[in-house]
Amino acid sequence: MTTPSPLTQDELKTLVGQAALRYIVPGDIVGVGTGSTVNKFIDALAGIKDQIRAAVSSSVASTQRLQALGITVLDANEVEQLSVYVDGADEIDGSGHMVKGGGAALTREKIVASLAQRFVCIADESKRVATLGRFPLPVEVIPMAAQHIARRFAALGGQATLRLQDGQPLVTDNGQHILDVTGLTITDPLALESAINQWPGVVTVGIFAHQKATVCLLGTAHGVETLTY
Ligand code: A5P
Repeated sequence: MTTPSPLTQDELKTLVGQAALRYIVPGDIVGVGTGSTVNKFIDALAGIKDQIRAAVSSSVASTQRLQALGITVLDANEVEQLSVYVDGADEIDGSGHMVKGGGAALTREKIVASLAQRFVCIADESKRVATLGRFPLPVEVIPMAAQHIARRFAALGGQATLRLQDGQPLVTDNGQHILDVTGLTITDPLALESAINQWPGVVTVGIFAHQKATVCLLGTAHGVETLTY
């Protein structure tokens, strides 16, 4: 008898993307995140597009994918409230606090998440951590404040690096830059998110503690685990 080979990371992403469909409220507008896991969710959503009214998207990339699949995308300003927001994470801890922004979409992700009653995080097992901070913390900043903010992180023991794309500073969908900060052990995500939010020039810090997950659908070797917080 042959042992079945373990699912690949891509297959786990497909599984959790499909599993998120069960949180969709028929006739509603769906909040949609950004990233390779969310792309699987968008593909699954296309299969039930007749059952939803529209989507609100957290990035130009997700908007393009949604529209290409025939899903109407509304501006966040047109929507007062969403029942659910579905997005991935770069890290998630045991309380549903996350680090996000590996795809540079953190600001719009936080905005759309804040409109939703429920945040459904979809992730493969590699994203689960005991303490946030292993993944470099993304921070979207106003370019003229980047060096000052980098020095503030240095005072906390972090090393901030400007994210580049093709040798040039990456420019976000909002026209700003991203610092990636290594060396932080984030033992109190709520307090650190609040503190960094006060620094002049910070647009968004990639700690999602005030905007944490309500549910995480985690792709594991044993199938999809549902974690609630
Ligand atoms: C996008 O800015 C991020 O917050 C993503 O949610 C995160 O990087 C997860 O992306 P993957 O699903 O591609 O790992």
